Amino acid sequence: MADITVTEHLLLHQKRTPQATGQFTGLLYDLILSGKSIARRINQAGLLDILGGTGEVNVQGENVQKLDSIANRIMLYRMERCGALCAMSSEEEADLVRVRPEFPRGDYILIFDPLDGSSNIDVNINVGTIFSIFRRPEGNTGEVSLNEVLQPGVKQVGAGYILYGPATMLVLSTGQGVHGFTLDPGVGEFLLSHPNMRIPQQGHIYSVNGGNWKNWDETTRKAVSWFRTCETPDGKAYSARYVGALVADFHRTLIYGGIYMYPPDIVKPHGKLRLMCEANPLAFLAEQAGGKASDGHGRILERVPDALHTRTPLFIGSTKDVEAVENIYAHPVV
Ligand code: AHM
Ligand code: MG
Repeated sequence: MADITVTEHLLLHQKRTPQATGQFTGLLYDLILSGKSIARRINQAGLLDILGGTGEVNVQGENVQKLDSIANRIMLYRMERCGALCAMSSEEEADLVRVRPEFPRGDYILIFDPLDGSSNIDVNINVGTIFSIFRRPEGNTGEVSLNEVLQPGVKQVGAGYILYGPATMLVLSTGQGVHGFTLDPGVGEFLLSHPNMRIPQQGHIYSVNGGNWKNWDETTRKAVSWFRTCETPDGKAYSARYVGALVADFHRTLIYGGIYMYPPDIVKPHGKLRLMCEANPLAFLAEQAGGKASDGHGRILERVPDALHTRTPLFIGSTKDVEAVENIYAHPVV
């Protein structure tokens, strides 16, 4: 395959979209640059003193890892200066981050998880940056209000992630399918390696933290048990895989099919994952790739968030596998 850089790909595709402004392409360019900076820090993590925790606890009540905090600062610094944004929301920030008046302000809103799966950092296992892009509602000017940001996922104009794995990969959709790019560290460019990614309609892998079994209700146990006992289209049993980093588990699901599940439980009755910075962007990618994303009862992308850090149950992946779960929740075990 001829080497197509992500910038070439964006320029080619953005020309064909209604939101084709230099602003949007510039936003993606700076996001990619931030991802490259984070990738470089992660590659050095074992060499420099950047493993471990900072001793702080974030807005979610979780321990902040040093790399979490570094990734967050890289994103905030670079993206505030990109000229395309009016506001940002990060998993690591309690409140909305408005672009300050000294920087050029644009029409877009960026929501991100700077380093997803950060409990994996110290053991050198995959982590990732997840991002979601909205446009500010038409005609609004001046200081951005929280209501302008709390949009349902269907309104996303772009979403994706950067996976820091054996290779660094960018997986992106601007509403015209899903495309994957692999970082060539020699030239420092993401090259198109996975054009038009499609999720198989049914997979053969299920992914869930089975350690939560004791905290699930009977309906959730029935949904998980379904994958433990049913057969794949070729008559084999499903395999279980769980990295514990959503972005890595989702990436495998996107390529091989199957389902990733984070159901509600008695400790986390609304689920663990955040609607805006984790579920929405991956749901956008799943649908663009021909798959499905549900909270067990309905489409993730139609949920209207009531706060920046609203949580949601998540069932995402192959259409048939997600529908199997929805069918089970439609008839709760009493
Ligand atoms: P994080 O954003 O703080 O890393 O938390 C989200 C992570 C997901 O990446 C992962 O799928 C999930 O939490 C794992 O949770 P658990 O350890 O409860 O299975
Ligand atoms: Mg996360």
